[in-house]
Amino acid sequence: MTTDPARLEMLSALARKVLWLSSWTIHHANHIRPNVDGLKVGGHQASSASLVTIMSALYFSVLRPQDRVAVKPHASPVFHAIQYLFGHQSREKLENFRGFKGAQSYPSRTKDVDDVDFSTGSVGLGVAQTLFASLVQDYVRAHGWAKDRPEGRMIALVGDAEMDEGNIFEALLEGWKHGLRNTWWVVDYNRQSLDAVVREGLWEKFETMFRNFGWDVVIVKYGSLMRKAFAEPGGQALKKWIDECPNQLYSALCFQGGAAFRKHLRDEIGDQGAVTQLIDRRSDDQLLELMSNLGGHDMASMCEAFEAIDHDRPVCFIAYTIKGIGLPFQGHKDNHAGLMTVAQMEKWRAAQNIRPGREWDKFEGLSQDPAALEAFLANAPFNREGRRRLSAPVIEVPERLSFTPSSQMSTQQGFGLLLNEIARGDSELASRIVTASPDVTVSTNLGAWVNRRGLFARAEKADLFRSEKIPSTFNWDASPRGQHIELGIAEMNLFILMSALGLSHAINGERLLPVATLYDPFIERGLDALNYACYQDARFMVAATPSGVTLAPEGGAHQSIATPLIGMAQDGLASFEPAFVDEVAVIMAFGFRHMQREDGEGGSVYLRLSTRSIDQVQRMMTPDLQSAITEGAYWLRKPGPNAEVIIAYTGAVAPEAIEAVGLLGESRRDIGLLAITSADQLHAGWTAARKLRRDRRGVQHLSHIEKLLAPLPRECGIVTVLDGHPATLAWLGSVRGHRAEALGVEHFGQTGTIDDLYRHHGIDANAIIDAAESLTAGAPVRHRKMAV
Ligand SMILES: Cc1ncc(C[n+]2csc(CCOP(=O)(O)OP(=O)(O)O)c2C)c(N)n1
Ligand SMILES: [Mg+2]
Repeated sequence: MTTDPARLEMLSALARKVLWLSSWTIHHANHIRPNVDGLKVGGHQASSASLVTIMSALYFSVLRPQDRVAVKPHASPVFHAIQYLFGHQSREKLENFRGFKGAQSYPSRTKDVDDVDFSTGSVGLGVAQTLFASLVQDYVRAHGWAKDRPEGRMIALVGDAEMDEGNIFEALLEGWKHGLRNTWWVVDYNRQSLDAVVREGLWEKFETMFRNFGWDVVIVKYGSLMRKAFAEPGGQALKKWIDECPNQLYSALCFQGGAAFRKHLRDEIGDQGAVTQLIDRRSDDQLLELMSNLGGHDMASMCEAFEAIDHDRPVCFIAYTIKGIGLPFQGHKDNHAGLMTVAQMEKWRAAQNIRPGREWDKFEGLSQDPAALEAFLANAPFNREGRRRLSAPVIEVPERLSFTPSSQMSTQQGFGLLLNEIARGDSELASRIVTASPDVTVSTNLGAWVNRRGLFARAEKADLFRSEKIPSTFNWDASPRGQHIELGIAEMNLFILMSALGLSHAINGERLLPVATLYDPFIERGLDALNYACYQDARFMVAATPSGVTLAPEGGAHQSIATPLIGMAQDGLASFEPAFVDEVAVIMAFGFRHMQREDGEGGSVYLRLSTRSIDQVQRMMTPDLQSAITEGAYWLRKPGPNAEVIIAYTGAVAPEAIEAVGLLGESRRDIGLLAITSADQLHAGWTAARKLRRDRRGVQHLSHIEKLLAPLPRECGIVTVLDGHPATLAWLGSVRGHRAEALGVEHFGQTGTIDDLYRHHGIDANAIIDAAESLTAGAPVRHRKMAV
């Protein structure tokens, strides 16, 4: 227990070391490392110091190996310092903090070497991730997996200004709906943000809000020195003054020091005997030590608060802190980017007994026996199992997924049918898929899957309509066996849940294959969370539908234009936009495999789908066609040797492209029709091939698109068309230097029928013909599509 003074002494010594090492890391990056022009490290020193005691208490004493932590972005030097003491971070990387391949500015699962559980950086997202990680842990255990491992706590170290981020509130509500457990959020209540001092009384708002959502709230305001002083005669008057002191003033006095506190206390409390004596008994330094002994800086108080939790309810700790505690700019409102000067650092170094040249020595300056400190670190429960990242075997995916074809279908319908087929069987694949949707389960065609596999809830909940025998197409029975997580309408939550589900193999040692559905335009609503999930290397599949202007009668507000470009640009996400359902089948099978690859090639998958029902092509799915679909393109109609023009299309406009080729055929020779299933894969393959040829001269590797376009004559034109931004395919002209016309959608919001809108945006058959004409010399094209 941490009431043991010897243990507390060790913990406090290590915390002092962590403050030193984290500050030195930052100082080193700014003043010592050569060639650091432009690499000034702001926003770390003060922000880090705030959390030193809290994080030391957690990592050196409270945490267990199964616990997982999201660390406030700017506390990264503190995290790295702790890992350095544990032996999981190198001096070299600390010396290279924020440099190329050095320790990261914000803790990163993928770029740091020291066992980061959740990346942070975009404030708010790591916080919510812990909540969803806890729900995922419950999901895994409810399905009978990972029972041989103890349950972990999911912990976030949260900046108080970070709490402004809306995604945190969205997550809180979702957590309440799902009976959240095992989650701790520790708010670093330093009452400062980046720019300023926060509003008075914020803690009260936090407290009410958390209680409202079923959380316990523990406020750690006073350190043990303060609590002792409050018990002295006059102590209650001092406590009253502290409680009533405005945030700004308290911060300012912490910056100014003991004498300033003394003056204010005298002026404001007046001469009241006992309290005056209490103050006068202390020197300026002692008074400052007392007044800055807030709960968050007091090892005993923090350990007590954490250790007192003997239940699995979610807990919010509001720990009072001072930004920059222990450093010359503590409490100053401008300290966010504050850095110690060389002179300040020298003075501080001397006070810490750190000899020049010994700055990185683990126990330099501490009076405790180094062997005892080393043993203490080795025995810290958190560190007992070394690195804590788990893995899970690959789930087998059939070469091809089956579905019952009909002559006319939409890709969205195909997606639903394919999942339904999987749900009917009893494969391992079927049991590891988990779906989620933000209130658009039925409208994105997940209904059949949910009917078969059920909704997930920790406790059984019958669908009342079903038990009352009221006819309904959908079964909403919920149980711990269910495989669909229904979310409220919040796309940020959807992607953070994907991030948590998609890391289950690393966190729970049990692989899940998460599939999310949402309307395509709302990718943009959750985009930062999607980016964050990819950055963490979480693995999931997103089916976004309906998309583009093709959703015509659904309304202009739901049209998406930029998403194909997002799909191309998003790192870690392979994007596809199939036109036919047999392509969807190939892509989904590929996707489930791609989500499990650990060779640096894998990632998540985005399917941009459509509600437009179109004539399906009847064909055999050959292995060649299959790999061409996943590589991004194939000839739906091969160009002849003298091709004057080819049409390259993506997605739902396939019928227009096919029609245009038919109409052009009379007056233009050898026209080809290129089906592009993934502009993203195609483009990525092209850039990779160029890089390979540059890096290894003499290598003749050609990318898929280079091979496809190779037979085209020089003067052949390329018309590209999709229901999305034209830039998505416009680059095709540069692959081999062909002239190109890129058609697509650039404006937003007009409703109408599909025909109206395709005509309006210039992506109908006639627009394709016009573009083809402008690229070729021959006679005008005689036949046009007739207006309907
Ligand atoms: C989404 C997002 N917006 C803005 C920022 C820039 N930023 C970094 S930290 C911060 C606020 C810091 O305040 P707080 O969370 O209270 O942490 P403290 O530094 O006080 O410990 C801001 C605005 C960011 N990292 N992420
Ligand atoms: Mg703050």
